[in-house]
Amino acid sequence: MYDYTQLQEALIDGDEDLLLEETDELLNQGAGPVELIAEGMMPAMEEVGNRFSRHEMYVPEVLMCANAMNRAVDRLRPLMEGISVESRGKVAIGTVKGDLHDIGKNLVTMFMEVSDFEVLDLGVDVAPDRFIGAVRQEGAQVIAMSALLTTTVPVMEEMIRVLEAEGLRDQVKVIVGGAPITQEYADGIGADGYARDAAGAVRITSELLSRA
Ligand code: B1M
Repeated sequence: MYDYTQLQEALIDGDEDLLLEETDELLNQGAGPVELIAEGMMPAMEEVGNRFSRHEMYVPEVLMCANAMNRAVDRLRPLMEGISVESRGKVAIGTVKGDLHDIGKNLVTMFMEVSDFEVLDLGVDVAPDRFIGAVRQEGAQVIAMSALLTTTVPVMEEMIRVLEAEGLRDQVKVIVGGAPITQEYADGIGADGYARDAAGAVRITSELLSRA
C-alpha cells in the first residue's frame, strides 16, 4: 500500500505540475498505473465533488483538478499499453449530448485501447446522430455512452430509440456507464450492458462481442 496523501493533495489543489511529480514519485516507488488511478486519484476526485457540493469549491477550480487528472492519466497511458495485436472490435465512445464530463470516458477509452479494441472517441456533448454516423460510416460495433449529469442521462434512452428508428438496433451493441447510471436503468432502456467502471466496460464489451 502506497501513501497517496501528497498526490491527492496535489490533485485537490488542481496543481498539475505537482500531481505529475507525485505520479512519477509513486511510479518510482513501484506503484502501478491502475492502482495510482483507482486508489490515488479517484478518491481525490470524489473529495473534489464533495467540496463542490458543499460550495467549498467552484467550477473553475474543479476544472483545474479535472485537467490535472487528465494530464496525469495521459502520463500513465504508455505504461498500460501491451503488445498491439489485431483489433478485437470497434467501439464508438462519447459523453452524451449536453454533458461535458470526460474523465471517466477517457479512462474507459484508455482501458479499451490497451485491451486491443479500436476506439473512435467522439468526445463530449455527443448527439445521437454522431453515434449513428460512427455506426454507418465507420462500422462501429459497439456504442459506449457515458453520462455524469442526471439531466443528460435520458439521452441514452433517446439514442436507443434513434437506433431502432434507423433500423440499426440489431447491428450494434450499446453499453452505458457513469456515476448516475445503474444496471436497472440500463435494463430499463434496453441497453445491452452496463459497467460501474472502466475495467467493467472492457469486460462487458468483450462478452458482448464474443456472443455477437
Ligand atoms: Co461536474 N458535476 N458539473 N464538473 N463534476 C458532477 C458530476 C456532480 C456530481 C458534482 C456535485 O454536485 N457533487 C454534479 C452532477 C449532479 C447531478 O447531476 N446529479 C455536477 C454538476 C452539477 C456540474 C455542472 C452543472 C456545474 C455547473 O456548471 N453549475 C457542470 C455541467 C457541465 C456540463 O457537463 N454541461 C459541471 C461541470 C464540471 C467541470 C467542467 C468543472 C468538471 C468536468 C471536467 C471534465 O470532465 N473534463 C466537473 C467535474 C470534474 C465533476 C466531478 C467533481 C468529478 C467527475 C469526475 O471526473 N470523476 C463530479 C463529482 C463526482 O463525480 N464526485 C461532478 C472522476 C471519474 C473517473 O469518475 O466520471 O464517474 P466518473 O467515471 C467512472 C465511472 O462512472 C465509470 O468509470 C469511471 C471509473 O473507472 N464510467 C463508465 C464513466 N463513464 C462510463 C462509461 C461506461 C462504463 C463506465 O461505459 C460506456
